[in-house]
Amino acid sequence: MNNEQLKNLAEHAGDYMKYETPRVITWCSGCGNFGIVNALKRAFVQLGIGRKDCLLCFDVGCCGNGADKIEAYTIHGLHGRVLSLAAGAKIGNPRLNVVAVGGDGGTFSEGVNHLVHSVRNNYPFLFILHNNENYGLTTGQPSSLTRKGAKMLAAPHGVAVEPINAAQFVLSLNPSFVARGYSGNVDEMADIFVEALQHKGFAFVEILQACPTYNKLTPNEWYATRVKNVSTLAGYDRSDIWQARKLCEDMDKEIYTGVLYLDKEKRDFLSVQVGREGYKTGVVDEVKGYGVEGLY
Ligand SMILES: Cc1ncc(C[n+]2csc(CCOP(=O)(O)OP(=O)(O)O)c2C)c(N)n1
Repeated sequence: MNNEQLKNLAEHAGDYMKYETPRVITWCSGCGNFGIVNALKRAFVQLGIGRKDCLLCFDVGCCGNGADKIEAYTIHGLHGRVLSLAAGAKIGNPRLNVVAVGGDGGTFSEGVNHLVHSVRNNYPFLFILHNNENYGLTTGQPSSLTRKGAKMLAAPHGVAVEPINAAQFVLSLNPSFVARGYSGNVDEMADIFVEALQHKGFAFVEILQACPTYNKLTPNEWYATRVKNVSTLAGYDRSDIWQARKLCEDMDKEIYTGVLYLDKEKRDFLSVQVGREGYKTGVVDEVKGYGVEGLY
């Protein structure tokens, strides 16, 4: 964070506090979720996004338990389905800043179909993948991003097959925005979120996240010595998808973070709907409202 950003944050400390909640924290001590949610709050404050200007959609999981850790409009959906939930909300009300949050389990198994089509359709919202390399909430089963050989509670002999490389997978789908952060670097995550929230298209942000309770293979100490911001790489061109794909191959020694790929030209889903051309309203303005008070 540079001096100007620090000054900006200090000036808006009151705004930051508006996102704080008095609710009981249920995450384990040392969980990467703390850093991720703090970085998101910082990004909102930096961009002047008020609590009522955004909708935060949460998948089921430890990540999803973030739904009551931030004082804003939040919704907690079904496991693996957060991307379709977020897409529907954004299409219904394009004025909202929509953010979807999901874990590696839900996103790369139950909901991997939704990820594919979110990238393909370039739905305009930010997706934060909490990649703790396991199904955390259900106490540490291997996900499709868990490394080969990792010993988990549900895989005591070690995971037998290779994991999917999340960033490379998304890069193979012709995305418009791919970034990677590390849960131990809040400043960097906030910078990434600021850029991703301004992107006009599907912004895929993978956060490499420590899970001190169930993922013993890649703790904070492991990541801290391996992650490097892509800005340290001379001549890196983030508009070159092949450079990005090559860069993401290495998940063991030098793991690059920051905005890895950006295509500003690719049009988002809302802007290519010929049938909606000329409309000043969103679907949310056009449907009749019904009170739900009588239902409960
Ligand atoms: C369709 C479906 N499958 C499985 C579950 C059980 N379940 C709830 S949370 C969870 C683990 C979530 O893991 P992940 O998506 O990686 O998020 P994390 O808890 O690690 O943040 C599982 C398996 C469920 N609720 N619904």
